[in-house]
Amino acid sequence: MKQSFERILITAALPYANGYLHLGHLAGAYLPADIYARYQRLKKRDVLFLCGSDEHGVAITVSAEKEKSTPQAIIDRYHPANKSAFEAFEMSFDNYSRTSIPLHHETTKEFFREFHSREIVVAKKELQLYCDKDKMFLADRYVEGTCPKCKSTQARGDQCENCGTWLNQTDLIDPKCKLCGTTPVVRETTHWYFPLGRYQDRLMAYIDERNKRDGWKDNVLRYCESWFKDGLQDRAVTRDLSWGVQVPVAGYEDKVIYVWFDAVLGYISSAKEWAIAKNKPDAWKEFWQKESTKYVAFIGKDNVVFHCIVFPAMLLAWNDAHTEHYVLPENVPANEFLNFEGQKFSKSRGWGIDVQDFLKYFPADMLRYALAVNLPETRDSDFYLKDFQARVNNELADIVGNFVNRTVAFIDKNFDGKVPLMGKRTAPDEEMIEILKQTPVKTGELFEQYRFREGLMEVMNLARSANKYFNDHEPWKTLKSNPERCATTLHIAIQTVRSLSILLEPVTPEFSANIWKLLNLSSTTDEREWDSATQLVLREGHQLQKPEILIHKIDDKQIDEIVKFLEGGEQIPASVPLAPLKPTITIDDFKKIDLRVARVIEAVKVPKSEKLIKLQIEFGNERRQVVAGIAKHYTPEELVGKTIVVVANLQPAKLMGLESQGMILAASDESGHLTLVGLQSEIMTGSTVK
Ligand code: B3M
Ligand code: ZN
Repeated sequence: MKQSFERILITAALPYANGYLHLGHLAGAYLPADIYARYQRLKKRDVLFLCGSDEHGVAITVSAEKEKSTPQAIIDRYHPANKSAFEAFEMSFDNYSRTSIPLHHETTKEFFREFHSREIVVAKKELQLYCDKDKMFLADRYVEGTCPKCKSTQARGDQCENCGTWLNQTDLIDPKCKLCGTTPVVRETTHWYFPLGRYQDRLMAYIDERNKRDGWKDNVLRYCESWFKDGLQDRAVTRDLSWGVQVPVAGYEDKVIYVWFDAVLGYISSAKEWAIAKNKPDAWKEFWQKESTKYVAFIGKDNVVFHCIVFPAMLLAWNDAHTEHYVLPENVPANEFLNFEGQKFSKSRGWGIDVQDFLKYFPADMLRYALAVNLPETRDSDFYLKDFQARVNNELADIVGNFVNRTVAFIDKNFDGKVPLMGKRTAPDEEMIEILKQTPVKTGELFEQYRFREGLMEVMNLARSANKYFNDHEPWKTLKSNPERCATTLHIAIQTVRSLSILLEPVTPEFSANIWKLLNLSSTTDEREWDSATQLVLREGHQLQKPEILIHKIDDKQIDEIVKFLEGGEQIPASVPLAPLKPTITIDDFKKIDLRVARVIEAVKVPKSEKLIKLQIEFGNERRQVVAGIAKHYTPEELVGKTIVVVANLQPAKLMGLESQGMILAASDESGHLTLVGLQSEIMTGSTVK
């Protein structure tokens, strides 16, 4: 059964301030959270949408060591950078905080003191991994080893990113110090432990109840079930580190609180900071401590355990001794991962593209649209630049942009730019109005269920129907033959434009605001309310603005530019894992291969093939035809004139019916990315390569 709530608290995972945000982050937690927040505001609900930088933990100190810098310098670089990248991406946070502020340290200590005084957290001596060379305990990411569960070799001391398991560092198989690579020893140290196991039954009941009420995602439920099945364990919530929130217990000042224990409380600190900025210091309690608040926490799938188990357990523990109860998440919609051009985003391999770089080339709305139609809601999804271009051109521009433009332009030209009169309606008119009435309801229901892709699909279907309606009614003909019919068609069309502006706001806010302006409506005085998108609100005779193209198509050149940037920048993987070497050969084996320098004279794509290009090459006075599988990596134009290396004595072969008289050399990485083997300086074609 659905609860009715008075206000909605929305949080999006706090990104570590140790690197720039990339498109994968956006598709995981942030865009869905923003669509949801914007939608709820249009539903006129009382919304508080929070985020901030996560600035503690080994993620930060390891980055500082890598960049030969300090943790403070790292967070001071990435926090403002990520904050402005989010702004450029049109995230509508009510507050973007950071966990290094004193207010947050205080919140965290308050929770810790509470648990300490009630003896919920207890000190225990335990064996921990210690590096004799670096003279330190290897907390969290300072140690890597094989995951006992999925056998990934890159599991960290606290978590395996591959299977999502939350680990105890001593569970790692074959652990190695991240700093020096040596095998650590075990040493005794004291840490404070939080008794998660004690809360298992209540956590299970909590998730069960909320799932029944609000429909949790299968992936999230499955994760939780597997942790419950294994049985929740006591967890150390302190670390032997100097960067973080200091443990507020006498005698333990040299330890800090585990980053996850403080990070989730960052959502509460962010609300407090928001309230202070509004000059209503207690306003945060309205959202955090009223049962009538619906709290939704958006995250990526690797954060499930912390939001569905650890954080709720902490809040339950607090609530047990207080009359003011914190609200627990009503839902935790976690997305899967987004890949970039077929590969996982990877900071260490430099694979992917950062938000602020992408937005130098394209407006945020285009990116938001392309990500929204492709959100990894139930499984990993892929971002390809070519798809991005096609989505923007064939959908956003051709379907919505075109409909808006043709309607406004037609009215401008033939009705003096004034909303035409509605005459007698025909059955197809009624059908169109019915679709207009249904779409906000259907989309709203899907958005309420965190099914943003499908919700957007409904909006696009409205635009498709509207285009068809326009075409079928041929207003350019009825203009003369039946002016009342023509006016009615355009009346309904322009009302649909207004509805589209509202319905697209959560996904493409700027585009939507520009449509609103074309309609000569003001953002302050003219109500933009979700439910009004079901109605024909524009008055007859209302004056519109002059038509204007709002979405400009992306041409190939623009895509080439960003590809060039990606190839030229540090985005190219620096090295790939070494593939197994082939068996040794003798020099005589090698000498059998006749390698020659050649030049490309002509190049054309092989029709009906995605991969193949037919080349005419020349070396010495030889001319050959070679068919090569490089069309995904080179255009025919850029091949002509290139100096290449070719295997000249390879037995001819037929590819798609075309004879290939040689093979050109290219380097290929694990993802299949190709680059042709070239030469350092000019040399005559026909020269041998040995
Ligand atoms: N900083 C992990 C991440 O960026 C972590 C999230 C904290 S949410 C409270 O994926
Ligand atoms: Zn694993």
